[in-house]
Amino acid sequence: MRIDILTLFPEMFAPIKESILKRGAESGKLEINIINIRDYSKDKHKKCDDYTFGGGPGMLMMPQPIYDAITSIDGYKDARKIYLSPKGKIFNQKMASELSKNNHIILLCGHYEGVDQRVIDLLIDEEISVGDYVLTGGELPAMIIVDAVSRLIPGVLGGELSAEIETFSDGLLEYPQYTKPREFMGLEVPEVLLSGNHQKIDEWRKQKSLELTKNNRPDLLDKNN
Ligand code: 4FN
Repeated sequence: MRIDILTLFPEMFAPIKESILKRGAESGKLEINIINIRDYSKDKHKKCDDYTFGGGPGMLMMPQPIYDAITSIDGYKDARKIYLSPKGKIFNQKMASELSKNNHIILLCGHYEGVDQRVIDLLIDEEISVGDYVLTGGELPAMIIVDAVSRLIPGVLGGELSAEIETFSDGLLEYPQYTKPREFMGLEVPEVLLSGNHQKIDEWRKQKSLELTKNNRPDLLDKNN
């Protein structure tokens, strides 16, 4: 898979280049490209933002540098072109799974008050949001997408582990887990986990998973079961 990320702040992606990219690139299964939108500005001062028509506070990202940055990408027409935006559908594991099936993804990160609508209308396939809070840019959301999607690609990062987690969790929250020692600061590991009775252990874990999901994330129960 190839992921191109368009941003005005390429330096924010230093950690992602370090971790995921290294292992993915080594295995040859994942290539991540960070593209600086500013490089495509035709302005002598490399300006990429301007005031909004109709007035109102803040600046907007101009369409031309973004348009040129996207259309300069080799194979951009066949890529899944995504704008990270609070207006998008809320990202979830199912969407991560669908995205992991693409050969080529382009992620556009907004800044200021966002991007000129025409760039969305002309080039973007889908808007995705990672949650309901105000952020300063789409860069952290893009990294969340990259993290969630890349670990589903076989041979990258936790490509094997991921299948395991999905099979056993049924979309529920995970049960509490314990390691050594058996007693820590006066708290004991639940007796059943030491019993060696795997049917009892499975029942306990399932019940804890359900209990936790009912209390903290009832929305997950409605969705999956
Ligand atoms: N955010 C809200 C309402 C209005 C504006 C915002 C907001 C960054 C460019 C978008 C935010 C959250 C999740 C991208 C938020 C995301 C962004 C995301 C994002 C600068 C314009 C902006 C009602 C959600 C609180 C700023 C709600 N997932 N505007 O944050 O890019 O991807």
